[in-house]
Amino acid sequence: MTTLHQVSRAKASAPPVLDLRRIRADFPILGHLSNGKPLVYLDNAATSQKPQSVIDTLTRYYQAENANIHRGVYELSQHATLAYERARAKIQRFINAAEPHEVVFVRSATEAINLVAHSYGRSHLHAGDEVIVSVMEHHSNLVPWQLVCEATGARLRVIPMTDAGELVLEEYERLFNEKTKLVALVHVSNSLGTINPVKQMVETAHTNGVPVMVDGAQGAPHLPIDVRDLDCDFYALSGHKMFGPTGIGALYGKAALLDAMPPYQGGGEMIRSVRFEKTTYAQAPAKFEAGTPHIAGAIGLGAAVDYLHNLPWDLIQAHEYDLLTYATESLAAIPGVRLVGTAREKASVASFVLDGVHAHDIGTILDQEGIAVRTGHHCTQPVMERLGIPATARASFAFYNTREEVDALVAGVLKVREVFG
Ligand code: 7TS
Repeated sequence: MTTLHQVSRAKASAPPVLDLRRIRADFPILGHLSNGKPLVYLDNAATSQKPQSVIDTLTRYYQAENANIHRGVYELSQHATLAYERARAKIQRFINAAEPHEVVFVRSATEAINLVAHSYGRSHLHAGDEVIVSVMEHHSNLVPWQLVCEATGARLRVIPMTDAGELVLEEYERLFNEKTKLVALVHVSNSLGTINPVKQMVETAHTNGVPVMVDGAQGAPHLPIDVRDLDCDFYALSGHKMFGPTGIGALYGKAALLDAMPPYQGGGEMIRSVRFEKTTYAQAPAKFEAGTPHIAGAIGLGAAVDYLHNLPWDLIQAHEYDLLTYATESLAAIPGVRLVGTAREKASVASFVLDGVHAHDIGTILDQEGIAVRTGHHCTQPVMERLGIPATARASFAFYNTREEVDALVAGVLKVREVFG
């Protein structure tokens, strides 16, 4: 996979030009004020903003296309069904899955992981078995595995990381033994920005006969995702972090695995036939989409994927790399600031601490300047414990952010220093 660093190196001789004004015009919220100042939105790892095309798709769906899917013989329902299934095919192509039915619509990345934990995990894990996770997992890719371990008697093994926030691959390789049943691994860390060498780590797991679940919540907004190249067994996507609506996500699973897995939730739509004596289930993905799904959300996510598809990705990646480098250098130049997460391969996250000032105070003062950053442990408490810090302030970028917004962030942090003497 091409990383931001590689793109940047390749482009070093010809500075890329991205029409940022045009791109920003696609995102109406970016023109708004916050606390009377122009909004500087740097919390994209929490959720990204939505382009007008996604907003219009949602509006149009409810205005002119709304019907329940897979049930109606009438035109409106058939149209909605087609649009929903077309969205599935768009996501399939976006991640280069082999078949549309390898894409299951879920509520979020969190639900995608819970689905795998409760369906695959509960049916494959037994007392004494082991699940490998990394120390930098979001709680979403940790707690579901803890719950399954509690229920089955399996246990977690943890890949450690360096002070810079890179996984220690020799330790990872040493964790495998005959009890290892699954690896659950984050693609891009939300609190550190580290891009993990997922392809290589999948290869190691497969050499040991172990499948891999990748938490791609922070991967898809920044990197081209090719699940067949990664050869991962499961990949979780979060719609709202990739410029789509909230309440929708997708789980990729290899067809053979999904077909063999038991249902996660019971209800309508996921069955083949229901009798009191015995119920049989539909094939994947319907087997995992019990009840009325978030139809508008899925179609909106399809529109987000269309939007992403039309972007000049080589320029986008070079721009994101430039933003991250510029932010890192500018923040590091402020006395008392320390960057947290300095891996060699990073996506658009600049986490930092400031001597003598709690992260929440940084967030509050930046907010007065119209700057939205996230402060806290970012649902990665083990990362904070490993690094011996309670919290960080985190600026996370999307392709629509600008160097001027980084300048505003830096000015805001200088103000924080002033206030706290
Ligand atoms: N995995 C990672 C790596 C994440 O960063 C997040 C959310 C999730 C899973 C859960 O995604 P969801 O769509 O199910 O909520 N991360 C963040 C964050 O960094 N700040 O707020 C949410």
